[in-house]
Amino acid sequence: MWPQAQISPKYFYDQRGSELFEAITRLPEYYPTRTERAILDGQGAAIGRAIGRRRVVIEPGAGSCAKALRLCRLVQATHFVGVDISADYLEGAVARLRTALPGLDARAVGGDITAGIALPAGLPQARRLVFYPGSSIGNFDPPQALQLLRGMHTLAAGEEGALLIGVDLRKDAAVLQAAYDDAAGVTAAFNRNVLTHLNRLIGSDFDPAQWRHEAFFDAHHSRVEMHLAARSPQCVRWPGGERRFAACERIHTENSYKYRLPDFMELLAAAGFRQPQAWLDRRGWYALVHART
Ligand code: AVI
Repeated sequence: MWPQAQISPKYFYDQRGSELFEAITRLPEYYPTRTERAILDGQGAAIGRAIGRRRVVIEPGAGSCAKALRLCRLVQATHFVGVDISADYLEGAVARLRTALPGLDARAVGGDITAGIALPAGLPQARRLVFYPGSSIGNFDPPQALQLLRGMHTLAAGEEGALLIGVDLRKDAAVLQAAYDDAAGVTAAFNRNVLTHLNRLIGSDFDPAQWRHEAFFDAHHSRVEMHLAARSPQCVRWPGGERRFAACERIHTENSYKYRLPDFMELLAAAGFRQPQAWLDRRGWYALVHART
C-alpha cells in the first residue's frame, strides 16, 4: 500500500498556474477576491482610521501589487516592501507602484515567507503594517497558520506594529463547492496544471488528461479539499522512481480552510496579536481583520 499521495499547493503557481489563478479570481462562483475588494472599497474609511496614516507596509505574496496600491493610497504609506517567490514578476509590479505613487519608497524582495525573509536594510522599525490579503492564510493547516502568524508578528513588531489580513469564513457548503469547482472548468484546469508543472520540474510523465478534478467541503476540518483522481489504473515514472495509482486513487493538492471568526481571533491571540477588529461583507462571507502587535 502506498501512502496518500500529496503535492504541495505551492507548485500550482508556475506562469500558467498564476494566469489560471487570475482567471479564477474573475469567475462568478469565486467570491473571495471581489468580496474582499468590496469590503476595502465600501468600508475603507473606517479601516483607514483603524490602521492610521504613514505606514510602512510589508506584503508577503504581493504578486501584481494591485491590492497594495489601494492600501498604500488609503493609509498614505511611506514605505512598501513586496515579498514574492517570483522576484522578476514582483520587480515589474513594484516599479509600476512607484510610478503610481511617486512619494512611496517601494522595494521588491524575492523570497518565501514560510522560509523567513530578510527585509531591506534601513527599513523603519516603527509603524509597520503586515498586509496579507486574499485569504491565503486558509491554505495552511492551523498549526502552520499559527507559525506563519507568529512570523508576521515578528516582522511587524515595533512601535504601533499591526497586521491587516483577509480571512475566508465558513458558509454554506454549496457556495464553497461551486467556488472550487466552477462551471467553466477553470479551477479544474488550475488543479491539473500542477501535474504539467511537476513534469517539468522532476521529469515525471503525468498525463493531466488522465486525472479528474475533485473539490468538496470537509465540515469536520472546516476546509475545502482539492484532489486529482486517477481516471484509470496508471503508473507514473520519473528519473529514478515510479508510482502506481489504482483507478479513482487521489492525489491531495490543496486545503482551503474556512474559519469561524471567533476561532480566527483565537489564532491571532495565540500568535501574540491584540485588539483585533474585523470588517465583514453584508453576507458575512469574508472578513478583513486588523490587529496590533
Ligand atoms: C490562493 N488561495 C487563497 C486560493 C484559495 O481560495 O484557497 C487558491 C485557490 N484554489 C482554488 N481556487 C483558488
